[in-house]
Amino acid sequence: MRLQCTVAGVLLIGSSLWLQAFANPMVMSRTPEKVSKIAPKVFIVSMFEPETEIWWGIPEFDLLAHNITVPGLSPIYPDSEINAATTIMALTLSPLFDLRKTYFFIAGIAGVNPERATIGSVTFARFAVQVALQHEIDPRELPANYSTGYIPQGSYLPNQFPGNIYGTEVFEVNDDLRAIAVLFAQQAKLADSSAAQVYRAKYATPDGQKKIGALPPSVVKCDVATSDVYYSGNILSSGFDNITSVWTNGTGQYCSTAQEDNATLEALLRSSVRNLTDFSRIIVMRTASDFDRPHPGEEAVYHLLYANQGGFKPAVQNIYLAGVKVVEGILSGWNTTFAAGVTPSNYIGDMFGSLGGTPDFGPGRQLSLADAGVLRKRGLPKVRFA
Ligand SMILES: *[C@@H]1O[C@H](CO)[C@@H](O)[C@H](O)[C@H]1NC(C)=O
Ligand SMILES: *[C@@H]1O[C@H](CO)[C@@H](O)[C@H](O)[C@H]1NC(C)=O
Ligand SMILES: *[C@@H]1O[C@H](CO)[C@@H](O)[C@H](O)[C@H]1NC(C)=O
Ligand SMILES: *[C@@H]1O[C@H](CO)[C@@H](O)[C@H](O)[C@H]1NC(C)=O
Ligand SMILES: *[C@@H]1O[C@H](CO)[C@@H](O)[C@H](O)[C@H]1NC(C)=O
Ligand SMILES: *[C@@H]1O[C@H](CO)[C@@H](O)[C@H](O)[C@H]1NC(C)=O
Ligand SMILES: CC(=O)N[C@H]1CO[C@H](CO)[C@@H](O)[C@@H]1O
Repeated sequence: MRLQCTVAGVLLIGSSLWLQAFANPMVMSRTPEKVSKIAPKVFIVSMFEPETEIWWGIPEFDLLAHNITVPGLSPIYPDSEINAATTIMALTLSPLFDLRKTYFFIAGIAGVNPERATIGSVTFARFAVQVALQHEIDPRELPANYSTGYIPQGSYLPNQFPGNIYGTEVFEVNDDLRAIAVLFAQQAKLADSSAAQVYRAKYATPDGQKKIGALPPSVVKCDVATSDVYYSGNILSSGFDNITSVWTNGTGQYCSTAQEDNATLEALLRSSVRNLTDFSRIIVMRTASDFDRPHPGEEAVYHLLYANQGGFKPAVQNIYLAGVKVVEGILSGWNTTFAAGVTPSNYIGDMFGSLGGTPDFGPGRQLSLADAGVLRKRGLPKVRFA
């Protein structure tokens, strides 16, 4: 599944949130209206109803204790990148909140690459890659030597580094925070289903290439691909796997596919540039509801549209089962660790270095900006990384 977006009705973690704003001397010393701002410790970002509702009625927290309407948020859960970006932008600019110390916990379901994880698994990303930000020609109009119809913008061949940079191609989040979140999530006993067990067993092949897809669900570190196009099948998945690797300079390995994360992260990046949010406080967790490609011997269309994969229900359950451990871990470690923040040892941000630091992917700040500056929507400027 790839998803739809809206913030989970702005459901806040517990009533102690209100206290946090008052406990902050910086807030106290400012104008009176700032004092009443809500300073959530954790913001859970859900992208459609099942992802939201799994948090309701749980024993750990009453997420319905405060129901706050935020102007600019979507009233329903419409999908994908445009809605995710506008919703999060509206949230970060809302005068209702002080989000400077808030942890943004993106917690949704996703498609999954059977070479890296399986249905029901809980994945945590370091990179979010906007894989479909490319030229596309229907393969039926291409010569046979093209491995895919996707060609990066400003380049001439599939699987090249793009010559035109938009700046939203790749986002990198705090790897040290990710490591802590993985430890928290590993305390959970994950849900599974018998239908998922039957389906994933079909991914076991003698060549062993997709053998991870056939193993039981677990907590995995691997990256997320963002695309409004809900792609499926071996060839597109392979092409986007390659692009993830090329665009992250060999560091990123995509396992999950969703429709929002580059958009959510762009909005959080822009607000972090203004110090309204802290880009080092983002966790991207995706639980796997379906495979992004068929098992050996299966037709791609049958796999996408008709097969009963059995992963949806455990994926939704695991958002809560693993996610609540992450939320509890942050709250119980608030005074000792999380109020001050977890300093990232890796670069965080975008290809432009918008938040400072030196990007460890992409051609570097100067070239990226130059490539972005010479952007022409149609027609190919010079190839930089042929
Ligand atoms: C929150 O409040 C809105 C507007 O009053 C209402 O439509 C919605 O159902 C409430 N949500 C929940 C989860 O109670
Ligand atoms: C396919 O072959 C043509 C002709 O040799 C060549 O120009 C083109 O670059 C090739 N395309 C790919 C993707 O290799
Ligand atoms: C991805 O890269 C592999 C290894 O270079 C290559 O065999 C495969 O054709 C590529 N996939 C696509 C769709 O370009
Ligand atoms: C954000 O905070 C940093 C570090 O304190 C500071 O250097 C920068 O000027 C601030 N930016 C804005 C837009 O306030
Ligand atoms: C954290 O500190 C606050 C304020 O000093 C205190 O009220 C709270 O009990 C502490 N929380 C934990 C988990 O120690
Ligand atoms: C990433 O790869 C590109 C293309 O090969 C290269 O120009 C760039 O220097 C690399 N960036 C880093 C940070 O290694
Ligand atoms: C906010 C943002 O940068 N969104 C981008 C995500 O991806 C789509 C294309 O798939 C772009 O059009 C958006 O600009």
